[in-house]
Amino acid sequence: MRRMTGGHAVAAALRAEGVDHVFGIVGTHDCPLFDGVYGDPAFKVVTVRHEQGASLMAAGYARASGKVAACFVVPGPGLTNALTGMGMAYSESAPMLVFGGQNALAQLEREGGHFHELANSVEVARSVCGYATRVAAPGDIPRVIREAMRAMRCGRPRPAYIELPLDVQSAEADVAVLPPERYSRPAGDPAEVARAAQALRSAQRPLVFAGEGVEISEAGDALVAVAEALGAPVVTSMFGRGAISDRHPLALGDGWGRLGLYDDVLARADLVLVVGSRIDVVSDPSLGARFPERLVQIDIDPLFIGQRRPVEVGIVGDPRLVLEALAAELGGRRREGWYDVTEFRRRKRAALAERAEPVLAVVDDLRAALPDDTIVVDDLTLVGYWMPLMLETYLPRTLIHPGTYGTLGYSLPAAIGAKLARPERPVVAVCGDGGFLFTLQELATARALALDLVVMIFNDNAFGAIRQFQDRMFGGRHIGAALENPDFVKLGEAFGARSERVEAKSLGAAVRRAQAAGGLWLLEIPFAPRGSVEMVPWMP
Ligand SMILES: Cc1ncc(C[n+]2csc(CCOP(=O)(O)OP(=O)(O)O)c2C)c(N)n1
Ligand SMILES: [Mg+2]
Repeated sequence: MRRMTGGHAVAAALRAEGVDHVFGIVGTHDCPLFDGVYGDPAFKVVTVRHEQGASLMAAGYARASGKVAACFVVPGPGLTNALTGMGMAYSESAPMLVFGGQNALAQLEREGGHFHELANSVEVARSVCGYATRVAAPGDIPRVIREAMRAMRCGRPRPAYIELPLDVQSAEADVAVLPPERYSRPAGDPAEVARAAQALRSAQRPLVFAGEGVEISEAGDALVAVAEALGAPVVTSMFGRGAISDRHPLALGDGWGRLGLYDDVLARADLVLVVGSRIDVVSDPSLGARFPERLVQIDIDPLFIGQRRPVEVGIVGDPRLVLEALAAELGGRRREGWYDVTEFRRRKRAALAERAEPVLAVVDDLRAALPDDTIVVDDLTLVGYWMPLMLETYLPRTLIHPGTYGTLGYSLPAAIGAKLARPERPVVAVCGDGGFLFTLQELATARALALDLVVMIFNDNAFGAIRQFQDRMFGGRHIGAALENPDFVKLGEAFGARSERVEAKSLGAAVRRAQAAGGLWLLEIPFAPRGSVEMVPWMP
């Protein structure tokens, strides 16, 4: 037991849990939290320029590394600003610990006209969290942080919200700091694993669909072992890119999308093994309806087992542990692959060239310029939509595509978070002109942190995807989609970013130069190829 304030108790518990990054903005209602980490070398404290930036940075940080960061926000607008990033994280299974300040306990649950008052704030946060609570005494803080960590570590990771009234933050109490727990993740029922192995062995033409859960549980090697034992081609969801290297002879890449690329493999496969994916609408607009009848599914979250289609065998468990057990059941033998992956890749490439040659040329050029371990962070913009389909991906957690919550302005803050989590890796952000302006103020954060970061803005002076949607659905009656933009080069310079306008065909060379020079770069690329919205998979 040590005597300390609630703010210091939070810092002590975070230190014990190994949480070392804090994103946030100070205010009267969270200053004791910030004071708790003051001068403590265990923490890197990042002042953001809007709380949405804090939660999106924490999301990018988690997706690039699996690590948990903390956010400190004031109540009311601080929390509501952070909700968007928390919603993104919720939809993409990214953990984070959000600490919200609050008025003093005696001032709650009344229309008291108190500053930053927001009724039902814990319930508001809960809609985008796996865990949400208010703490009533400083001595409870270590236990509550432990519960939040347990919720994130044992199940599907999602944000946690811990609210601390001002008197709880500032009061002194005797606090027992708890050592971190070790969590065992469920390994699946061995009898079900045996049944799954039997089902998979009985299939003539098995197919694997791998989602982000494979990356989250670091199941890549086990996934490859199972796929090789079965000779099964592997498709990844938009969020599972990197679960298997695109250099592997069984990797088909991603993209059910609109191109019909997978019709052939889907029609011929007689069983699908779905691992760590909810089969989301972005990855497969038909939500698994075209999957073969026989389905074996592995997921940490029981909600997703059989959610889309009835399963023959469903195993609730950690993908890595279950796949390892499955690989052991299947034995060391390797079955010959039944699908001609080389021919598939040739067809896919031809289809992409036919449908989106200008985008493919840009992505090819970028891939050649970027080292294998570069982390590419997409926004909801033309080139970003195509990335999971077009960008060859070689390592887990190197292609971060925004979750199904679907906010514009994801890329820049998430890329900052990714760079902080993996400073040894090059990081690039892919933005549209519309999306970039949602969170552009975080250029100031990137600059203050002296990050090496390349921000690309593909500029068509429009909310281009929506303009094309209006073409398709509203007979070309464009409304609200044309954009009057600032001068992006001057804007970047004003923030201290080295800024250039580059032609699409010179982008690879510009990115190479930027990465060699280091520092913060903004590259504006005037780019407006036609017909692009066809690739937005969730659009009617
Ligand atoms: C917070 C939020 N508001 C609105 C939208 C709707 N929306 C989806 S795509 C898009 C256009 C994005 O424009 P831009 O970033 O320039 O990319 P482009 O489509 O032009 O490539 C809009 C407005 C959204 N996804 N998120
Ligand atoms: Mg645009």
